Amino acid sequence: MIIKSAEFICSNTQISKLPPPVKPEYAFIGRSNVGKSSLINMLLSKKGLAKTSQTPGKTQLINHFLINDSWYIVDLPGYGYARISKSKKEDWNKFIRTYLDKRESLQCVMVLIDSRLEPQKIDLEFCNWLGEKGLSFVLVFTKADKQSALKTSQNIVKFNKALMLTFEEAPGYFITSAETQDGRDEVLNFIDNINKNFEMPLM
Ligand SMILES: Nc1nc2c(ncn2[C@@H]2O[C@H](COP(=O)(O)OP(=O)(O)O)[C@@H](O)[C@H]2O)c(=O)[nH]1
Ligand SMILES: [Mg+2]
Repeated sequence: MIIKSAEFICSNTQISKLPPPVKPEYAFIGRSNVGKSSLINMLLSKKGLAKTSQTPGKTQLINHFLINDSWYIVDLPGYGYARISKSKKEDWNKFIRTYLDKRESLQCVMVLIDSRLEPQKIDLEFCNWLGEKGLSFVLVFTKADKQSALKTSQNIVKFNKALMLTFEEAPGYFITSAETQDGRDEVLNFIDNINKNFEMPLM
């Protein structure tokens, strides 16, 4: 897929104000600092469209970006950020989960995982929740340039092993780097294929 246009549409803290669910959309989520903003910018070849920062937990809104006038990338707040209160965390949790569970036009949740790390409890729990809700998701391993391909694949095997305690089938995955653009074509092709089969949800 060639990215011809990418524009920021809106930031929301209210489900009721989201754009009408008439275009396929893909939610990007992961722990703070996993490289979500960098990955979105890399996919769209636009520096600074999704803000990258060193301050964890800064993006706390549902951000919609319209791509090629036909589909949305949704930038969700990172989970697992340390510097906010517990009650605020729970509010955000509820808000994001409601969005994921109820959004008719959501095609796939892109779960970002830091490829350098051993399986993290919070990531596994989130995947398990998606599974319980019957939501489609794929794993997007980030920052693959930071270590050897061997180390990356070892961590992926470990992550899948941990998931196989609860899942019958391993989810699809991508290995990416915002530095080298590895995985860009694969992720965009994956999205393109789903877009081709998109039918407007009945409202
Ligand atoms: N080497 C390398 N660094 C990355 C990559 N992706 C993100 N980073 C760095 O990781 C930090 C967090 O990235 P950011 O995109 O802001 O993460 P977010 O909090 O998930 O949106 C920044 O310092 C990025 O420059 C990558 O693919 N390779
Ligand atoms: Mg960010």
